[in-house]
Amino acid sequence: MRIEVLGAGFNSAGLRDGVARAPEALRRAGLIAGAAAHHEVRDAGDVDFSEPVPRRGEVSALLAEEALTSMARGVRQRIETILAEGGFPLLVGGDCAVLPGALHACRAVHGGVGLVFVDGHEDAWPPADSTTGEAADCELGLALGVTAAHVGPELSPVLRPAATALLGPRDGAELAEHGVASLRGSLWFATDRELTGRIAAAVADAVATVERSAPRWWLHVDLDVLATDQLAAVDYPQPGGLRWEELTELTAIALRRPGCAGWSLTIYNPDLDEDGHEAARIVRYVEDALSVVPSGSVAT
Ligand SMILES: [Mn+2]
Repeated sequence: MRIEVLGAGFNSAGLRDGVARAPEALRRAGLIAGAAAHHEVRDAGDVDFSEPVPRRGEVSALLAEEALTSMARGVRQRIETILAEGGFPLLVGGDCAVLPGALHACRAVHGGVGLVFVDGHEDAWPPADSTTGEAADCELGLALGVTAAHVGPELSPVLRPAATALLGPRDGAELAEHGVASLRGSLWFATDRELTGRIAAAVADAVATVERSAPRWWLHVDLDVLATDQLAAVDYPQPGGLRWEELTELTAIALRRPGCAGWSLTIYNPDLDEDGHEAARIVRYVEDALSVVPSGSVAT
């Protein structure tokens, strides 16, 4: 089966640097060859989108509103094509704003979609309340329909809480401080601390829960789920977090499930990684996670 690596170098801050440069930096660090160590891989290039403007939109209250909707549409179209042709998409951000387009594509092709969401943050800020104005603070709330942006079908609700599992968020105190409602209690949810020491059991339970509502689901990994001493090249570090070994185990278990329809990888900032050692570690993670997946099982 064939993995299709698709870049979406979108930075929700409305900038062309930082996380926007991740697809290029990870390719340079050997991402394609790393993924190809155990699978057939094709580099599908990058998603095109309109020039970002770092100003909050009047409709959505999000930065770079037009570029955001254009990127989300592009991701949706490209992922739809990959899925329809039987490929397994590996979508490389950019930041978490790349996720909604992938979810819409998955629902369009498979008739339904679930989500295993691995992230240091819940990403469900109401856009107008977001202190940054970045869509990457908000995309899960938009996808679930607990908040709204009112811009374009690609950012409209696409997920049900019963088909969604959150693994690794640790921003509960920050959310409480700002009066933002946590998703905890409304869906499958385990913080970094709740995962430690029981990764395999937790992932199995999360996936089983999602699959009861959505046989085909997307795996989203925001690398800021890792502790800062594991990966420092992220824009919004926090205390706590997973170790590489834990994230690799979690990812490998998820990828082995036939219900897993695609995988996104976001938030690496090459501007914070001058010698490229973090990029090399990310490539090793991708290779390690894929190494335990039988070459026939990804992209069923
Ligand atoms: Mn995120």
